[in-house]
Amino acid sequence: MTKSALQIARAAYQPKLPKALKGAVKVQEGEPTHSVADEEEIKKLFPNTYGMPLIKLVEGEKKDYAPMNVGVILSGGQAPGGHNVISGLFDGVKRLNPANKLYGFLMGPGGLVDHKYIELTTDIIDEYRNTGGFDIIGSGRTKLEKIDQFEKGYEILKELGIKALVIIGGDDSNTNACVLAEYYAAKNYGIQVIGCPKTIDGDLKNEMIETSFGFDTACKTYSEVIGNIERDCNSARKYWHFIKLMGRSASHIALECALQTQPNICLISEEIEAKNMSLDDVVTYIANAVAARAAEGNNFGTVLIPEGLIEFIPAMKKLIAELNDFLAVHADEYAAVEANKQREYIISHLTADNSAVYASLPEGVARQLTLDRDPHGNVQVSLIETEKLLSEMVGKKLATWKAEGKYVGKFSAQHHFFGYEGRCAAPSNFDADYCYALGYTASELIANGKTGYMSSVRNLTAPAEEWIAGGVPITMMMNMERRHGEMKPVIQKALVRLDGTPFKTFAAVRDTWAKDTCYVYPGPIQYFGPTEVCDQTTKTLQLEQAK
Ligand code: FBP
Repeated sequence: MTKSALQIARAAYQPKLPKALKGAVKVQEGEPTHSVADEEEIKKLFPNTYGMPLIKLVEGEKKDYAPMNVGVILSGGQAPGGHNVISGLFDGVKRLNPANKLYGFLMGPGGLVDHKYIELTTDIIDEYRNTGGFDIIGSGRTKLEKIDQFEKGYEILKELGIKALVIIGGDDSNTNACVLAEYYAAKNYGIQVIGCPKTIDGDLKNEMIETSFGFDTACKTYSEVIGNIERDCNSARKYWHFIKLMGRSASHIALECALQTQPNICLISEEIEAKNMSLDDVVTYIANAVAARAAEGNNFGTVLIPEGLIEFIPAMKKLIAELNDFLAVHADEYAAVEANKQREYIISHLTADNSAVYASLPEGVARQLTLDRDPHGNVQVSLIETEKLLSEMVGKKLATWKAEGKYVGKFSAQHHFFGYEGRCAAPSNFDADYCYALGYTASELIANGKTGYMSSVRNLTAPAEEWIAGGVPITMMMNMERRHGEMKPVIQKALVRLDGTPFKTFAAVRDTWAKDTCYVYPGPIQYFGPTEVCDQTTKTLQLEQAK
């Protein structure tokens, strides 16, 4: 396989480990834990894995460990650093006992159920160290939630002599990891399950999990390109760039990229929902900024739009909820309607309010809202071209204002969507180190008999040497939420907090950014060079941890 010069140099990078993981390790148990909410229900559903203590890994005496085999699964969307979680796990497992084996289940949780796997050997692992992507074993979105799946999984785990399974995933996959841990514990199958916090979206975080891996690299990759666009925009001075950024629900990515690049406008879905803004309010907000800049002769700018925005505008949320229910029952009937009559069909079948909102949408977006749902029955927000919807509506509003003499200027828009470009980027030093430490930590949790824990590495704004490795009971992060009409135990999703320092820092300066041109150009991720250039964490993490 041909490799780039950077790939070759990067393969030799040795990720930094927290001090406690460098030699023999012992477990220090903290206080028993309780769930973030709904304690009684969660306790009842997880009798074997509820209330376990927090765990810290500290330096200990060298011990002999009996040989053991371990399995690993990558679940959900790709995030930079996944390969390093696996290489950290591999090195950790081999350090415990060189006879230990690591098996990777192929193409996500489905590989466990369908018994598709490979043994991960030194040769394979060495090919993937410090690389982006999940291609070492592939990923998938199969939900592990049914007893027959757990039992099928048990068959192959037993056959391969696997003592523990590591599931690398987001909030839903880790919720399912915990359900599986509980099931195997209740059945006395002797199989442990450990989770690892993955998602570029940055919405799997809490007091004990400071950030999910991949968020750092993805945001730096998008910020590099946003900075390039800003410079182009400031050079040509003739376009407004509407940039949609991935992040299914939460606006962490948009906010982080805004903090790194200082665009003219960044929409934050959580704020729009809290202020009960309508689509027209959002459009007016952008149009006002465009008009104010035009008044100073600046007919250019950049707007960052979080991918999940549409579902946070209360009227759109109601419309989408009705469309989800309606299409769940009438999908076939809808598909049979002639393409040019589908819009009318939807309009005539929705309740009055939702029908009016639907009718007000431009043709393209209206159609996108009726496209196939994901396996969880959700609209695939990454397919909705919010950036075009907004620029089209802003353009119309400005045309009206122009006719009324309220606006003089030119408005010409360019559109971008950054998502997949960042998910498989070569991990930044931060993600390479963090992920390796998460994998290594998982091996120690397994060796010490733990199950139902998420691997945790904290104190992340300090040098890697001072990071604190340990485990957090997954039940500690749970609450009860309604899913598909039923109350279910799930890990609480972390949305952008409007009372948090990252948002407040942004809100304090955004009016200046809107009016003036304050762009910052972060440039590409650097892997070699001074630590202040190569090892910086995200602004979000820095602001959240600022004392
Ligand atoms: P995870 O939650 O699985 O980490 O995936 C997040 C994400 O990258 C979102 O930002 C995006 O909406 C979605 O995946 C896209 O999914 P797909 O890869 O199936 O197109």
